[in-house]
Amino acid sequence: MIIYDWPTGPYPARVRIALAEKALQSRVRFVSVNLWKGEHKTPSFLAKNYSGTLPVLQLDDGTLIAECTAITEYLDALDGPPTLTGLTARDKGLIHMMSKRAELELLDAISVYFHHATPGLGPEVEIYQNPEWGFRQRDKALRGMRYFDSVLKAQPFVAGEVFSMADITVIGGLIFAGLVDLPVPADCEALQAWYAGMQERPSVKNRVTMSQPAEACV
Ligand code: GTS
Repeated sequence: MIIYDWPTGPYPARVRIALAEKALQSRVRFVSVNLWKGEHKTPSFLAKNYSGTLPVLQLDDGTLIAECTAITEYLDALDGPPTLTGLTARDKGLIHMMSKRAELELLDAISVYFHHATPGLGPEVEIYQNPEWGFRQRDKALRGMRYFDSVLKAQPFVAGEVFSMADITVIGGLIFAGLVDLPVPADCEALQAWYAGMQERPSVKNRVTMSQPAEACV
């Protein structure tokens, strides 16, 4: 399998963490797509992923799977019982709900802030910016942090009693928050404590260096 990604990116981090949690690192080869050079918007990459975003998983038969949630679901279903996306119908529902909330309320909101209200990936890539929308999304992300803080006051993990894809999505959000200098509010103590614990997980700690990209995307 091939993963097209950018090693330090917050969305790529989600798939890298999932790969490590599933001990599947040795089954993939990474191909680097340089976001800062806009390689994700070239016709050859858009043919792989219409959305022009990373990461993308390419299976050995050539099948292309984009979207972190979809890739994580694929990896989790590959060998043995699922450990990240839920075993029972109830757990699957809760994990999907919380992961989607983490996208909507945190990660995607921070991404919009980055692309619209900061220089983002630079003028060559950011051809349309709407700062007002970007700042609204920054405020939404801060509200999202408060929401996840309230969740983590009541339970050890984002979707309940065990680590799951929903935790990975919130981790992606907080990685992005760190990159854009949007700290978790000081009074969000449960979220801060949870994140400190998450950063000790080997899958999170080693995500950037887990495998250096073998080649550049053409
Ligand atoms: N919904 C997509 C998913 O979940 O995979 C979003 C993917 C996404 O936005 N990826 C970022 C991207 O390609 C990668 S990174 O910023 O985290 O490194 N951004 C580039 C752009 O131009 O939007």
